[in-house]
Amino acid sequence: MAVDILIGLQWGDEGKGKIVDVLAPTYDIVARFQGGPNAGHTLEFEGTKHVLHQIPSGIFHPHIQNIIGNGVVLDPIVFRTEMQKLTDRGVDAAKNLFISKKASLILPSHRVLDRVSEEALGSGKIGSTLKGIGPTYQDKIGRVGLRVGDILSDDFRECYNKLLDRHRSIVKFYGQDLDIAEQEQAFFEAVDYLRTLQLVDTEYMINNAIQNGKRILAEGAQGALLDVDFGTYPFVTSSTTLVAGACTGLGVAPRHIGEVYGIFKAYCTRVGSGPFPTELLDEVGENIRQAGREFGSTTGRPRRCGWVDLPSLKYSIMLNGVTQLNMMKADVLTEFDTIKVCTHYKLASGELTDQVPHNLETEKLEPVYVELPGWKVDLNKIHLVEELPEPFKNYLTFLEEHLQVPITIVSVGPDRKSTLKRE
Ligand code: 2SA
Ligand code: MG
Repeated sequence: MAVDILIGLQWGDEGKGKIVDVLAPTYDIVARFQGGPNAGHTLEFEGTKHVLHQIPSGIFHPHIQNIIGNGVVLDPIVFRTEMQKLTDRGVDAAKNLFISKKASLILPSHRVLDRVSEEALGSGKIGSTLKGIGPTYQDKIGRVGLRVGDILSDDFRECYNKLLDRHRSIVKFYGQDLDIAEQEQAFFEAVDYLRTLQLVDTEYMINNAIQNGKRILAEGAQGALLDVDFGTYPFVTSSTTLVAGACTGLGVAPRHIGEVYGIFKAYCTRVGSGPFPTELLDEVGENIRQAGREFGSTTGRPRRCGWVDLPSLKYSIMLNGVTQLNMMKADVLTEFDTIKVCTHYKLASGELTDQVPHNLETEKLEPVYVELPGWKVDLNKIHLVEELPEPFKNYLTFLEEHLQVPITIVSVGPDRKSTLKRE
């Protein structure tokens, strides 16, 4: 049995949470393998909207075991609030949640480090979510970080204080003081809560599940273009957001990987700084932002909007070995007479390419567009694939021909039910 993986192919917010929720009934386990509270996965059903940050999107299905894998950076404070919200909604999350002892812990001081580092970068800032993601992964790779399993040791406080001293000196380097007394109390209370949960060696749990023929879905966060190696560096997140990240972030060997779902929007968005070739800075972009309610689900920041970008989608498909594409938010483009698709980039030299250059920004490239007829029909009202309007079907075919991967799911609205499966 294989582990299927679901990945965002753009800069995040493609609608991964919704698709995990739709696919979940056919899985036994849903697992997060990277990222942390920077993620905002939105699910809508029965008239209610739910935003998850660290908890896998399978949590609303009582038959599913949810895993927070070793590749995740976990903030106990945010986590506790998230669990409380689920409890308030009558979801018994603690029963179906398993947390890796090897997952990294985000300390309150990591969030301070994130902020002072961004302030120091000034106009060159990454536009991070300020959740402490970068500094926590730095400590992990620097081999000084704390992990979930450490909270079970008697000397956890000492280890915490040691790391805090280190953070204090870094904050001082930036000319600031570390003042976290209030968050510290919340942190230790949240750690006490964490101790009461199922902290396990999730790599064994997953591999046993594979041996026993269970179906597992790995849920990516952020997107391929935010990957620390292949994304628009340095304007990226600090984890491996690709399929490869699921192997290291869960302890799954590559030969166990099955289907790879690549999620993308019918247009494109980005939140935070960094290059975005097809960005629309005019009223078209504003229309998409309003129609698509494109505001960060973690920070509320307005998302930058633009047309779909085929060179970068092809790149993400290649890096992830995508076997099925899922197109999200097609309903948002209803009002446009024509829809543009970027098929190539024109480089400063005048040369056309459909490859992503190593540094999108300094290349100063210009997107080359093809303009397709819009559909002008409210897709949200459509429940059968056969009823989709002809221009929209042509849009799908055009994308499939260029991307060479079938689009098997089309989402035409935020609700679970607004999901059309194509053969
Ligand atoms: P970080 O905080 O260190 O990971 O930020 C580094 C870059 O990664 C981007 N990033 C994201 N982009 C889109 N969506 C994300 N999740 C939230 C959402 C974001 C929000 O679902 O809307 O609410 O603002 C996410 N998380 C990280 C980030 O913008 C930086 O460019
Ligand atoms: Mg999101």
